[in-house]
Amino acid sequence: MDVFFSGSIRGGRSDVDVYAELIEILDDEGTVLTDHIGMENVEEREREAGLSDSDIYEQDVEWLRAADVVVAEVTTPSLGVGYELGRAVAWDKPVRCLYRPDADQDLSAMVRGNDAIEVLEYHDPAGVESQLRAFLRRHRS
Ligand code: 6K6
Repeated sequence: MDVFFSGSIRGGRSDVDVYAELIEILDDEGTVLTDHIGMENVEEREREAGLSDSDIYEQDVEWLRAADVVVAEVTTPSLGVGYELGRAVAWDKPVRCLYRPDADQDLSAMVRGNDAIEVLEYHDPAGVESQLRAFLRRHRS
């Protein structure tokens, strides 16, 4: 099964280690199409590869369209993640958002108030692992 993992890039990279741990769990159950989100130097690597913003947008929307499920880490607010969530919901993709409630920023009502999105609150990746695995297994085709 193909998983689209969504996490902040230009919104801020302070959670990159958390993204990497979550991606490792998800990769165990399926194929994460966006494992670059968990890499320290994603912007540098993609700039070196000559990718324009337009290339990134086209590629990400294509992966999002192809994904069986979407998992987004939403603790660090990000315009790109919010956009991807809107598209995923419009396409009726199963979506889980992961949010750490001890963070400085409160979660947007556009995520928390959306009945099509289930928000899992957690403190560290190990604490949400069994719920994530169960979510993926439930949607495995
Ligand atoms: C290359 C050149 C400059 O920056 C890069 C690398 N940027 C991105 N690479 C891959 N995916 C991206 C990039 N920027 C945004 N995205 C997508 O938007 C990802 O799928 C993330 O889930 C989301 C992050 O959005 P922002 O607004 O935090 O950047």
